Amino acid sequence: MNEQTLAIIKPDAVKKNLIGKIIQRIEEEGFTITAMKLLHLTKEEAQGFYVVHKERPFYDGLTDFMSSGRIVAMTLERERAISTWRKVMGATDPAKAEPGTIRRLFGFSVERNATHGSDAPDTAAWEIDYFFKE
Ligand code: DAT
Ligand code: MG
Repeated sequence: MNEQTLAIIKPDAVKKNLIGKIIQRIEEEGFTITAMKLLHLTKEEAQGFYVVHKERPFYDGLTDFMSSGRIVAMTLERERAISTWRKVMGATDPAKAEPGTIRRLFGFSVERNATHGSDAPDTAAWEIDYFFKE
């Protein structure tokens, strides 16, 4: 009963040359990468991806950051992929994330937190479509 989730290596982590380390961790955690793209979002594309947060005070800063450099978007597959990937990433705020999690290891701030992961089956399906629809 495998599941898919959408993962993103965000511009801060790409700029710090952490793509390899993060992908190594993904593979070690038993995920199969089933699709992958290196891309540079426009501001409008970042706004579309995070539209659920559009009323939030951090929306403008978040979408500026997400369009500030290259990202890696991936679909990850394994059993309980959604919750497992969120656990491997750690809490949104790197300072509050468990030791050993990706955000604790590599995140810089609540905004520049190295990676993204879908939070539920419906958002995972929507986010996978956002990047990988035909
Ligand atoms: P997550 O990425 O853990 O699912 P989220 O969906 O609540 O967190 O927020 C999406 C992104 O928005 C998050 O990765 C970083 C940014 N963000 C969230 N809360 C923030 C805040 N208080 N200040 C600045 N950026 C924030
Ligand atoms: Mg979220």
